[in-house]
Amino acid sequence: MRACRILVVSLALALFPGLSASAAEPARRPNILFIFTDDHAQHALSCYGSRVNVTPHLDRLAAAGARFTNSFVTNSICTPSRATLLTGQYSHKNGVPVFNAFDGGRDHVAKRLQAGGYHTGVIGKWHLGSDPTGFDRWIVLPGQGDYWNPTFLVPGGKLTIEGHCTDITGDLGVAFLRSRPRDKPFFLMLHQKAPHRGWQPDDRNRAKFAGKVFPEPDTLFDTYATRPAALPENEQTIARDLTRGDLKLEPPAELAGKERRQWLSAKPMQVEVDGRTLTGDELVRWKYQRFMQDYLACVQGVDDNVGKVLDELDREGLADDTIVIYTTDNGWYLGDLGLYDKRFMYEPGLRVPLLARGPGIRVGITPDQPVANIDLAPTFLDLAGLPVPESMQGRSVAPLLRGEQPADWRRSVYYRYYHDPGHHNTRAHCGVRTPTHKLIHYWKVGAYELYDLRTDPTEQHNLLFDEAEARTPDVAAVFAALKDELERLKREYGDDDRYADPATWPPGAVDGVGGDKPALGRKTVAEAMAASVTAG
Ligand SMILES: [Ca+2]
Repeated sequence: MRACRILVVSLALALFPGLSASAAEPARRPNILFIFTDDHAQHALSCYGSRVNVTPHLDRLAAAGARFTNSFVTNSICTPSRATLLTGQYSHKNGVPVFNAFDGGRDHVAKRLQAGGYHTGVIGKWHLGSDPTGFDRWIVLPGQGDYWNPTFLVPGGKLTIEGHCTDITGDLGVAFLRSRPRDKPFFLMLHQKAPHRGWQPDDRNRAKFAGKVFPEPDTLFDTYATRPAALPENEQTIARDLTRGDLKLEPPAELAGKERRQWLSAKPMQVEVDGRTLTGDELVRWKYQRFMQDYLACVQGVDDNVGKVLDELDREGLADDTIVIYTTDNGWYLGDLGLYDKRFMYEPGLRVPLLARGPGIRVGITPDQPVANIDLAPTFLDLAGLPVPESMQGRSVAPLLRGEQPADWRRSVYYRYYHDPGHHNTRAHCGVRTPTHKLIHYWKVGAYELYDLRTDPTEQHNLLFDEAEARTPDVAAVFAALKDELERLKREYGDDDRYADPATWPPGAVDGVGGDKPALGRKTVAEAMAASVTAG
């Protein structure tokens, strides 16, 4: 028996070199609860200094562990970000540069955790266009999914649960925890749809935010002076691009079907409010407030459900054994630069919240090293004591979670956005961000923008716009150095421009999926969780 146990320990040490060889037994492996949201601006969490809302449960998570102050994404839209989350790879390596389907036959982190002895599950928004692989249980929204009475896909078909999607997703998370097998650690990806566009909050938070007034960002009326390459023609502005549907304006009662949809998708340039006709700057201000009320009410629903799941960890006695990580799939503009949405590499679109607490994580730390979403998959594997494959391009942040300061940590982050032509008329670009500067290259139009983030944190002054300024030795030297750095990062990550031309984008849609699955009808949360189990 003893010999057998020594053999098991030796095997475990051989398989999991991250474990301490001096330990008498393999360390108990932590559960990993990964909470993910869609489009949650870093500056819409109070632990990040939000001026517009309060998120007590996310703050509680941050206070109990680590809050990363320089956490970024590598391609700021939903589907590519989700493929990067799974693979630890840039879009050009994982085959998902735009809204094309992920090949579930590829190697990814959930498959590795499952093979490594974890009970794996994914709940909520998936948006990868193919059925999940590598999960013992999965119950995911088709495409974007619906806020109210959502349909979910499960291994045997599709089912519907009555209620609000954010609360249901939280309830499914609780049901997963209660019904988990007790003989192995779990890895749960709990993915909220909120606060994605559509912004349909639950009733309690809709009421709480109705009529609230929020401070405007300094750049709400940005004129894009010094930045003519892409911003003036973008179609994600508060002023011009929010639809009547986004603004929750009520269609005339006589409209139905196509006419009603057309009315809702129009972008109004004058609106009647309380008997007054609003236009111009006054209308922009009204649109901003109306958008923020619903967006932040959706964020509040997320925060409520983070609290619900953290409470369940406490009730189940799991808090000490479970690493909880919170982040989102891309940044978001809260009227900053006059925008909503994401995509652009300016700070609000590039930054994401990243919080973590749990065994081994130092309490109350704020690591400032630049980290990115390519690091998540390696981090999950490292925390589970599993090796990180060479094919993953990120690096485990576990040392940062312990409060260490690795001397060889990266100094710059590489970014590339492809979806052009695409939604919101956002020009394709790549770029590099260092602790002090940012270089953006709109490669299709041959334009560069350069910012000094120390003196110009809202990126209003492109140092390359004025030719005389661009020629000054200081600016010229920084520009040359960052162009070199951009090329170095492209080489390091093996970006061979394979998706630069839209003709090369891989096929497969991520929206409108699941229509051909057998309909299983209306289910309770418990019934739905039972239906999420994969065969074998
Ligand atoms: Ca998103």
